[in-house]
Amino acid sequence: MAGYQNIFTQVQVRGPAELGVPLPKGSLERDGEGFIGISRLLGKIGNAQLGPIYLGWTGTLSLSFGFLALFIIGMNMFASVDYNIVEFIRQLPWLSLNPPPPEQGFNILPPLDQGGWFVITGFFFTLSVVLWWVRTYNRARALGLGTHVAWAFASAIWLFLVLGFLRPMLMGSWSEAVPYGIFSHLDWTGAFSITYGNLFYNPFHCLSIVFLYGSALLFAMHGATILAVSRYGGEREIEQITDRGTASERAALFWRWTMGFNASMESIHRWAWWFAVLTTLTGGIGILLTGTVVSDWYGWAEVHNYAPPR
Ligand code: 07D
Repeated sequence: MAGYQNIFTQVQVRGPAELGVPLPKGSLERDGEGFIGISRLLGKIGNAQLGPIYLGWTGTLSLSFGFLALFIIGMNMFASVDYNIVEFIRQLPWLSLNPPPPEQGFNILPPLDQGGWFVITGFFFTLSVVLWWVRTYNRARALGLGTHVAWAFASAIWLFLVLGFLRPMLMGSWSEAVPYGIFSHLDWTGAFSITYGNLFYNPFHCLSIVFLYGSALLFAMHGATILAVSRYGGEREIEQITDRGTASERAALFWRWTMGFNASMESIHRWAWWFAVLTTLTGGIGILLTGTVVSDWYGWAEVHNYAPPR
Protein backbone atom coordinates (compact mmCIF):
# COMPACT_ATOMS: atom_id res chain seq x y z
CA MET A 1 0.00 0.00 0.00
CA ALA A 2 2.84 2.37 0.86
CA GLY A 3 3.95 2.18 -2.74
CA TYR A 4 0.82 4.02 -3.82
CA GLN A 5 1.52 7.04 -1.63
CA ASN A 6 3.40 10.02 -2.99
CA ILE A 7 4.80 12.86 -0.89
CA PHE A 8 7.64 14.21 -3.00
CA THR A 9 7.44 14.98 -6.71
CA GLN A 10 7.65 11.76 -8.70
CA VAL A 11 8.11 12.98 -12.23
CA GLN A 12 10.82 15.35 -13.39
CA VAL A 13 11.02 17.03 -16.74
CA ARG A 14 14.53 17.14 -18.21
CA GLY A 15 15.62 19.07 -21.25
CA PRO A 16 16.99 22.39 -22.41
CA ALA A 17 16.05 25.44 -20.32
CA GLU A 18 12.56 26.75 -21.09
CA LEU A 19 12.53 30.54 -21.40
CA GLY A 20 8.81 31.30 -21.20
CA VAL A 21 6.58 33.48 -23.34
CA PRO A 22 7.89 36.65 -25.03
CA LEU A 23 7.66 39.77 -22.86
CA PRO A 24 5.33 42.66 -23.74
CA LYS A 25 6.72 45.78 -25.45
CA GLY A 26 8.60 48.11 -23.13
CA SER A 27 9.84 45.31 -20.86
CA LEU A 28 13.47 44.89 -19.91
CA GLU A 29 15.38 41.67 -20.66
CA ARG A 30 15.18 38.68 -18.34
CA ASP A 31 18.39 37.91 -16.46
CA GLY A 32 20.14 34.55 -16.75
CA GLU A 33 19.89 31.71 -19.24
CA GLY A 34 17.99 29.24 -17.10
CA PHE A 35 20.16 27.02 -14.94
CA ILE A 36 19.46 23.30 -14.82
CA GLY A 37 22.62 22.09 -13.04
CA ILE A 38 21.01 21.11 -9.72
CA SER A 39 17.76 20.04 -11.25
CA ARG A 40 17.31 16.71 -9.48
CA LEU A 41 17.20 18.27 -6.01
CA LEU A 42 15.13 21.30 -7.06
CA GLY A 43 12.86 19.04 -9.07
CA LYS A 44 11.87 17.23 -5.86
CA ILE A 45 10.18 20.36 -4.55
CA GLY A 46 9.20 22.25 -7.68
CA ASN A 47 10.37 23.06 -11.15
CA ALA A 48 13.82 21.67 -11.88
CA GLN A 49 14.87 24.82 -13.73
CA LEU A 50 16.31 27.88 -11.93
CA GLY A 51 15.83 31.18 -13.77
CA PRO A 52 15.80 33.23 -15.85
CA ILE A 53 14.42 35.86 -13.49
CA TYR A 54 12.84 39.17 -14.48
CA LEU A 55 14.36 41.82 -12.21
CA GLY A 56 13.37 45.04 -13.96
CA TRP A 57 13.57 48.44 -12.29
CA THR A 58 11.23 47.77 -9.38
CA GLY A 59 12.88 44.42 -8.60
CA THR A 60 16.38 45.87 -8.68
CA LEU A 61 15.42 48.91 -6.59
CA SER A 62 13.38 46.83 -4.14
CA LEU A 63 16.29 44.45 -3.51
CA SER A 64 18.71 47.39 -3.21
CA PHE A 65 16.58 49.22 -0.62
CA GLY A 66 15.94 45.93 1.21
CA PHE A 67 19.66 45.18 1.45
CA LEU A 68 20.29 48.78 2.53
CA ALA A 69 17.74 48.42 5.35
CA LEU A 70 19.29 45.11 6.41
CA PHE A 71 22.76 46.65 6.23
CA ILE A 72 21.77 49.56 8.50
CA ILE A 73 20.19 47.12 10.97
CA GLY A 74 23.30 44.92 10.86
CA MET A 75 25.74 47.82 11.29
CA ASN A 76 23.79 49.19 14.27
CA MET A 77 23.85 45.74 15.86
CA PHE A 78 27.58 45.43 15.05
CA ALA A 79 28.23 48.82 16.68
CA SER A 80 26.31 47.72 19.78
CA VAL A 81 28.94 44.97 20.38
CA ASP A 82 31.85 47.38 19.68
CA TYR A 83 32.44 45.83 16.23
CA ASN A 84 33.50 42.53 17.80
CA ILE A 85 32.68 39.87 15.18
CA VAL A 86 32.65 36.95 17.66
CA GLU A 87 30.26 38.76 20.01
CA PHE A 88 28.14 39.80 17.02
CA ILE A 89 27.61 36.18 16.03
CA ARG A 90 27.24 34.95 19.64
CA GLN A 91 24.70 37.60 20.65
CA LEU A 92 22.92 37.99 17.31
CA PRO A 93 19.53 36.63 18.45
CA TRP A 94 19.47 39.22 21.27
CA LEU A 95 20.80 42.24 19.34
CA SER A 96 18.31 44.90 18.27
CA LEU A 97 17.82 48.20 16.49
CA ASN A 98 15.22 49.90 18.66
CA PRO A 99 12.70 52.62 17.83
CA PRO A 100 13.18 56.15 19.22
CA PRO A 101 12.43 56.62 22.95
CA PRO A 102 9.04 58.16 23.95
CA GLU A 103 10.62 61.64 24.40
CA GLN A 104 11.09 61.84 20.62
CA GLY A 105 7.36 61.51 19.99
CA PHE A 106 6.65 61.13 16.27
CA ASN A 107 9.57 63.42 15.36
CA ILE A 108 10.15 62.99 11.63
CA LEU A 109 13.91 62.48 12.07
CA PRO A 110 15.22 62.01 15.61
CA PRO A 111 19.01 62.11 16.27
CA LEU A 112 20.67 59.01 14.79
CA ASP A 113 21.51 57.48 18.18
CA GLN A 114 18.00 58.28 19.45
CA GLY A 115 16.18 56.07 16.98
CA GLY A 116 17.13 58.07 13.87
CA TRP A 117 18.64 54.95 12.30
CA PHE A 118 15.43 53.09 13.11
CA VAL A 119 13.29 55.64 11.24
CA ILE A 120 15.67 55.66 8.24
CA THR A 121 15.61 51.85 8.17
CA GLY A 122 11.82 51.87 8.25
CA PHE A 123 11.76 54.26 5.30
CA PHE A 124 13.99 52.04 3.15
CA PHE A 125 12.30 48.81 4.30
CA THR A 126 8.86 50.23 3.41
CA LEU A 127 10.15 51.43 0.04
CA SER A 128 11.53 47.96 -0.60
CA VAL A 129 8.24 46.20 0.32
CA VAL A 130 6.09 48.63 -1.70
CA LEU A 131 8.35 48.32 -4.77
CA TRP A 132 8.11 44.54 -4.48
CA TRP A 133 4.32 44.95 -4.42
CA VAL A 134 4.47 47.02 -7.65
CA ARG A 135 6.60 44.24 -9.14
CA THR A 136 4.04 41.52 -8.27
CA TYR A 137 1.32 43.70 -9.83
CA ASN A 138 3.28 44.47 -13.01
CA ARG A 139 4.60 40.94 -13.56
CA ALA A 140 1.04 39.59 -13.26
CA ARG A 141 -0.25 42.15 -15.76
CA ALA A 142 2.62 41.46 -18.17
CA LEU A 143 1.62 37.78 -18.21
CA GLY A 144 -2.06 38.61 -18.68
CA LEU A 145 -2.97 37.34 -15.20
CA GLY A 146 -5.35 38.68 -12.57
CA THR A 147 -3.67 40.59 -9.76
CA HIS A 148 -4.82 38.35 -6.90
CA VAL A 149 -1.28 37.74 -5.61
CA ALA A 150 -0.63 41.48 -5.40
CA TRP A 151 -3.86 42.10 -3.44
CA ALA A 152 -3.16 39.25 -1.04
CA PHE A 153 0.32 40.69 -0.51
CA ALA A 154 -1.29 44.12 0.06
CA SER A 155 -3.20 42.65 2.99
CA ALA A 156 0.09 41.56 4.60
CA ILE A 157 1.56 45.01 3.88
CA TRP A 158 -1.45 46.54 5.66
CA LEU A 159 -0.53 44.71 8.89
CA PHE A 160 3.15 45.57 8.39
CA LEU A 161 2.30 49.28 8.00
CA VAL A 162 -0.09 49.27 10.97
CA LEU A 163 2.57 47.74 13.23
CA GLY A 164 5.46 49.94 12.14
CA PHE A 165 3.91 53.19 10.98
CA LEU A 166 0.14 53.81 11.17
CA ARG A 167 -0.38 52.88 14.84
CA PRO A 168 2.76 54.71 16.05
CA MET A 169 1.53 57.74 14.09
CA LEU A 170 -1.94 57.61 15.69
CA MET A 171 -0.33 57.12 19.13
CA GLY A 172 1.96 60.08 18.39
CA SER A 173 5.13 58.11 19.17
CA TRP A 174 7.69 56.07 17.24
CA SER A 175 8.41 54.26 20.50
CA GLU A 176 5.25 52.21 19.84
CA ALA A 177 6.82 50.61 16.74
CA VAL A 178 8.18 47.05 16.62
CA PRO A 179 11.99 46.84 17.07
CA TYR A 180 14.23 45.14 14.47
CA GLY A 181 15.67 42.11 16.21
CA ILE A 182 14.93 38.46 16.78
CA PHE A 183 14.11 38.26 20.49
CA SER A 184 13.39 41.99 20.75
CA HIS A 185 10.41 41.74 18.40
CA LEU A 186 9.14 38.70 20.30
CA ASP A 187 9.55 40.58 23.59
CA TRP A 188 7.68 43.50 22.03
CA THR A 189 4.83 41.17 21.10
CA GLY A 190 4.58 39.74 24.61
CA ALA A 191 4.78 43.17 26.25
CA PHE A 192 2.15 44.57 23.86
CA SER A 193 -0.33 41.90 24.91
CA ILE A 194 0.30 42.46 28.64
CA THR A 195 0.23 46.27 28.34
CA TYR A 196 -3.18 46.25 26.69
CA GLY A 197 -4.88 43.72 28.97
CA ASN A 198 -4.28 40.41 27.12
CA LEU A 199 -4.58 40.31 23.35
CA PHE A 200 -6.53 37.04 23.51
CA TYR A 201 -9.53 39.18 24.47
CA ASN A 202 -9.15 41.36 21.35
CA PRO A 203 -11.84 39.93 19.02
CA PHE A 204 -9.81 40.84 15.94
CA HIS A 205 -6.85 38.83 17.27
CA CYS A 206 -9.35 35.96 17.67
CA LEU A 207 -10.51 36.39 14.07
CA SER A 208 -6.93 36.61 12.83
CA ILE A 209 -6.09 33.31 14.60
CA VAL A 210 -9.21 31.68 13.14
CA PHE A 211 -8.09 32.61 9.63
CA LEU A 212 -4.43 31.71 10.30
CA TYR A 213 -5.30 28.26 11.65
CA GLY A 214 -8.04 27.96 9.04
CA SER A 215 -5.51 28.67 6.29
CA ALA A 216 -3.27 25.89 7.56
CA LEU A 217 -6.21 23.48 7.77
CA LEU A 218 -7.49 24.36 4.30
CA PHE A 219 -3.98 24.07 2.85
CA ALA A 220 -3.54 20.64 4.43
CA MET A 221 -6.94 19.46 3.17
CA HIS A 222 -6.42 20.78 -0.35
CA GLY A 223 -2.79 19.62 -0.61
CA ALA A 224 -3.69 16.17 0.66
CA THR A 225 -6.71 15.89 -1.62
CA ILE A 226 -4.78 16.77 -4.75
CA LEU A 227 -1.91 14.42 -3.88
CA ALA A 228 -4.43 11.68 -3.18
CA VAL A 229 -5.96 11.99 -6.65
CA SER A 230 -2.73 12.70 -8.53
CA ARG A 231 -2.68 9.01 -9.57
CA TYR A 232 -5.69 9.99 -11.72
CA GLY A 233 -4.04 13.18 -12.95
CA GLY A 234 -5.82 15.38 -10.38
CA GLU A 235 -3.08 17.99 -10.34
CA ARG A 236 -4.11 18.91 -13.89
CA GLU A 237 -6.99 20.72 -12.27
CA ILE A 238 -8.42 22.76 -15.11
CA GLU A 239 -9.14 19.86 -17.46
CA GLN A 240 -11.09 18.21 -14.67
CA ILE A 241 -13.55 20.85 -13.59
CA THR A 242 -16.56 19.83 -15.66
CA ASP A 243 -15.92 16.19 -16.61
CA ARG A 244 -17.55 13.21 -14.90
CA GLY A 245 -15.44 10.34 -13.59
CA THR A 246 -12.30 12.40 -13.18
CA ALA A 247 -9.88 12.71 -10.30
CA SER A 248 -11.62 15.98 -9.55
CA GLU A 249 -14.99 14.33 -9.16
CA ARG A 250 -13.54 11.65 -6.86
CA ALA A 251 -11.92 14.38 -4.74
CA ALA A 252 -15.22 16.24 -4.49
CA LEU A 253 -17.12 13.06 -3.63
CA PHE A 254 -14.58 12.19 -0.93
CA TRP A 255 -15.41 15.39 0.93
CA ARG A 256 -19.14 15.30 0.23
CA TRP A 257 -19.31 11.77 1.61
CA THR A 258 -17.09 12.43 4.63
CA MET A 259 -18.50 15.81 5.68
CA GLY A 260 -21.59 16.41 3.56
CA PHE A 261 -20.21 19.42 1.69
CA ASN A 262 -17.51 19.87 -0.90
CA ALA A 263 -15.80 22.90 -2.33
CA SER A 264 -15.45 22.98 -6.08
CA MET A 265 -12.15 22.86 -7.91
CA GLU A 266 -12.44 26.62 -8.36
CA SER A 267 -13.94 27.63 -5.01
CA ILE A 268 -11.32 25.86 -2.89
CA HIS A 269 -8.81 28.42 -4.17
CA ARG A 270 -11.16 31.26 -3.28
CA TRP A 271 -11.48 29.77 0.21
CA ALA A 272 -7.68 29.68 0.47
CA TRP A 273 -7.26 33.24 -0.84
CA TRP A 274 -9.87 34.74 1.49
CA PHE A 275 -8.62 32.92 4.59
CA ALA A 276 -5.05 34.07 3.98
CA VAL A 277 -6.08 37.65 3.15
CA LEU A 278 -8.39 37.92 6.17
CA THR A 279 -5.62 36.80 8.58
CA THR A 280 -3.66 40.01 8.17
CA LEU A 281 -6.67 42.22 7.32
CA THR A 282 -8.42 41.48 10.63
CA GLY A 283 -5.06 41.46 12.43
CA GLY A 284 -4.26 44.98 11.26
CA ILE A 285 -7.67 46.23 12.44
CA GLY A 286 -7.08 44.63 15.87
CA ILE A 287 -3.66 46.23 16.29
CA LEU A 288 -4.83 49.65 15.06
CA LEU A 289 -7.63 49.67 17.66
CA THR A 290 -5.25 48.77 20.49
CA GLY A 291 -4.21 51.76 22.59
CA THR A 292 -6.02 54.12 20.23
CA VAL A 293 -9.63 53.04 20.90
CA VAL A 294 -9.30 50.25 23.48
CA SER A 295 -6.58 50.31 26.15
CA ASP A 296 -7.61 47.19 28.12
CA TRP A 297 -8.97 44.26 26.15
CA TYR A 298 -9.92 42.20 29.22
CA GLY A 299 -11.90 45.16 30.55
CA TRP A 300 -13.53 45.56 27.13
CA ALA A 301 -14.41 41.87 27.13
CA GLU A 302 -15.97 42.12 30.61
CA VAL A 303 -18.16 45.04 29.53
CA HIS A 304 -19.29 43.08 26.48
CA ASN A 305 -20.02 39.87 28.45
CA TYR A 306 -17.23 38.14 26.61
CA ALA A 307 -15.05 37.54 29.68
CA PRO A 308 -16.34 36.65 33.16
CA PRO A 309 -16.25 39.59 35.61
CA ARG A 310 -13.14 39.60 37.85
C1 07D B 1 3.68 40.37 10.63
C2 07D B 1 2.85 41.28 8.45
C3 07D B 1 3.35 41.09 7.07
C4 07D B 1 4.77 41.42 6.92
C5 07D B 1 5.29 42.00 5.85
C6 07D B 1 6.74 42.21 5.83
C7 07D B 1 9.62 40.71 4.22
C8 07D B 1 11.09 40.79 4.34
C9 07D B 1 12.91 39.90 5.67
C10 07D B 1 14.08 41.81 6.74
C11 07D B 1 2.51 37.63 10.00
C12 07D B 1 7.35 41.62 4.59
C13 07D B 1 8.83 41.63 4.72
C14 07D B 1 9.12 39.53 3.50
C15 07D B 1 11.53 40.47 5.70
C16 07D B 1 14.02 40.45 6.13
C17 07D B 1 15.26 39.69 6.03
C18 07D B 1 2.43 38.86 9.11
C19 07D B 1 2.96 40.07 9.39
C20 07D B 1 4.49 42.45 4.67
N1 07D B 1 -1.19 34.71 18.71
N2 07D B 1 -0.20 38.58 18.43
C21 07D B 1 -1.06 37.65 15.57
C22 07D B 1 -1.46 33.85 17.68
C23 07D B 1 -0.55 35.83 21.49
C24 07D B 1 0.31 39.47 19.37
C25 07D B 1 -1.33 37.18 14.23
C26 07D B 1 -1.61 32.52 18.19
C27 07D B 1 -0.38 36.33 22.86
C28 07D B 1 0.59 40.73 18.71
C29 07D B 1 -1.84 35.81 14.43
C30 07D B 1 -1.43 32.60 19.58
C31 07D B 1 0.39 37.54 22.67
C32 07D B 1 0.21 40.52 17.39
C33 07D B 1 -1.50 35.48 15.81
C34 07D B 1 -1.15 33.99 19.88
C35 07D B 1 0.15 37.89 21.27
C36 07D B 1 -0.25 39.22 17.26
C37 07D B 1 -0.31 37.43 13.18
C38 07D B 1 -1.44 31.51 20.59
C39 07D B 1 1.75 37.66 23.23
C40 07D B 1 0.16 41.13 16.08
C41 07D B 1 -0.80 37.10 11.77
C42 07D B 1 -1.92 30.17 20.26
C43 07D B 1 2.67 36.67 22.63
C44 07D B 1 -0.48 40.15 15.12
C45 07D B 1 -3.99 41.15 15.82
C46 07D B 1 0.27 37.07 10.71
C47 07D B 1 -1.89 40.62 14.82
C48 07D B 1 -0.61 38.89 15.94
C49 07D B 1 -1.62 34.22 16.34
C50 07D B 1 -0.94 34.53 21.14
C51 07D B 1 0.50 39.13 20.73
C52 07D B 1 -3.16 35.41 13.98
C53 07D B 1 -1.92 31.38 17.32
C54 07D B 1 -1.58 36.38 23.65
C55 07D B 1 1.12 41.94 19.37
N3 07D B 1 -1.13 36.61 16.48
N4 07D B 1 -0.33 36.80 20.60
O1 07D B 1 0.06 36.60 9.64
O2 07D B 1 -2.28 40.86 13.72
O3 07D B 1 1.50 37.64 10.99
O4 07D B 1 -2.67 40.76 15.94
O5 07D B 1 -1.10 31.70 21.72
O6 07D B 1 0.54 42.25 15.78
MG1 07D B 1 -0.86 36.68 18.57
